[in-house]
Amino acid sequence: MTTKVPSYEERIKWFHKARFGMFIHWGLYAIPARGEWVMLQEQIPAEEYAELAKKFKPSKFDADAWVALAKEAGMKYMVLTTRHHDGFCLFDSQVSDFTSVKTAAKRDFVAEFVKACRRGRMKIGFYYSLLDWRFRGYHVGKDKDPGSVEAMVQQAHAQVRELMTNYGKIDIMWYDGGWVPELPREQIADYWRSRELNEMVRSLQPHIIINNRSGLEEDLDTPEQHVTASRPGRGWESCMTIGDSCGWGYIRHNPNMKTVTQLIQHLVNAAAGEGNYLLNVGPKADGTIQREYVERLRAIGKWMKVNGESIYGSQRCPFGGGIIGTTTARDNTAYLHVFRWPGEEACIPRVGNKVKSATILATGKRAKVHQLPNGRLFLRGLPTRPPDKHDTVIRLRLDGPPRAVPGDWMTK
Ligand code: FHN
Repeated sequence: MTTKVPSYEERIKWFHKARFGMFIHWGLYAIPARGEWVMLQEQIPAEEYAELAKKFKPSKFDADAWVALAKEAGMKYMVLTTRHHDGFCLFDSQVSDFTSVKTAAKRDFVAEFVKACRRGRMKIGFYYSLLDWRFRGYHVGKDKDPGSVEAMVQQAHAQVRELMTNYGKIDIMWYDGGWVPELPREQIADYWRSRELNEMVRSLQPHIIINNRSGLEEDLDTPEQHVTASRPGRGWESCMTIGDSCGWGYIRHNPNMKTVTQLIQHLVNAAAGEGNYLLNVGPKADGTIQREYVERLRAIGKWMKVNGESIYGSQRCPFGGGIIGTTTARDNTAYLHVFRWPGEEACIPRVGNKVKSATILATGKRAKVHQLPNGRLFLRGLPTRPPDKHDTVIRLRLDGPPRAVPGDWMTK
C-alpha cells in the first residue's frame, strides 16, 4: 500500500508561516567545549573519544526550558542533532551501542525533546548526519574498504527508520554530512542510496519536509552562514551560528558573537526572500544554554513581539528598499524595514500601489504619505531618531497586493 504524500505546497505551508526556528547542536562534543568537530580537528581516536560517553550525564538538561527559550525568541520550530558526525546518538538505537540510552546518561534525549516540543506546540526537525567518522571506509574510500562503507550506509538507513518510526509525527528531516571526500556531488545520492532512503522517510512521515543534503534536491535549500534566496516557489532556510562559524557545538570562549541587530537583520533578509532563518544554539555539557545566547534570543523575541507580523508568513515585495533597508509583504500590506534611519523623511522607489496609510509598528504613529507617478514613495513627519535601533518597521496598507511600477526609472 503506497502512502499518499500531500503536495509540496501543502507540506511547506506551515514552514512559510513559521519563518524562524532554533537549531540545536548538542552531544558529547559539549564536554571538551571546542565545537562539534573536535574529534576530527584534534584527531582524537574513536576509542578515546568514546570515553566521553562515560562522563555525559547532563544534570541540568531540561527540554522544556529549551522550548520556552525558543518560544520567547519568537521561534516556531526546533531542529535537534539526533546524531552528529561523531556517531553518538541522543536516541535509542537497536543498531548502535553508542547512544545516550546505553551509556552513562541512560536517557533518550530525543524522546524528551519531542515531548517538550509537543507540549510547547513547536514543530519538530531531526538533524541526522549520514556520515559517521568512526567508520574507516568513510576516510579511506569505498575502494579500499567497501565493507565499512556499506556498514555505515546500512546504519544510516536503519537509524533514520528508527527516528521516523519511534517518535511520532516529525516535521523536518534535516540531513547533513552527505558529502564524500572522493566523490563528485552528483554521485552522493547513489553512495547513500538516498532515493530508497527518502522513499522510506516519506512512507513513514508523508507530511515531512526533507532538506537538500542527502544528495537530492528534495524540498528545501539550506544556505549555511549566509542568507541567499532560492528561486520563487522553492523553500529555503538559512542556518547560522550566533558565534564563529566553526562553532555549532558549544565553544567555551567564542569571541565573535553576532549582535542582536545583525541577527534580526539576517532574519528580516531571509523573510524578504520568502525564506526561513534557523538560528543555532550549542548547549553546554550540562544541558544549559549560555547567557550570551539567552540574552540575544530574548532581545530578538522582544522585537518579534512588536514586528512579527512583518516576518511570519512573509511574501516577497517588489518595492525597492532604497539604501535604507528592505521590504516584506503579506496580502495587501507591505512592510518597510528601515535598518538605516534617514531622519524625518524616508523614500523608497518602485511603489505601484496607492498607499492608504503608513504606521510605525514600534510607536503606532502614522507617517505622512506622498507619492510620485514614477513610483517614488515619500514618508514624512518621521522622528529624527530611529524608534527601533535594530530595524524600524513601517506598515504600508495598500489598495491591493503590492505591485511594482513597470519599467526602468531612467525612462520616466
Ligand atoms: O559539518 C557540519 C557542521 O558541524 C554543522 O552541523 C553544519 C550545520 O549545518 N553542517 C555541517 C557543515 O556544513
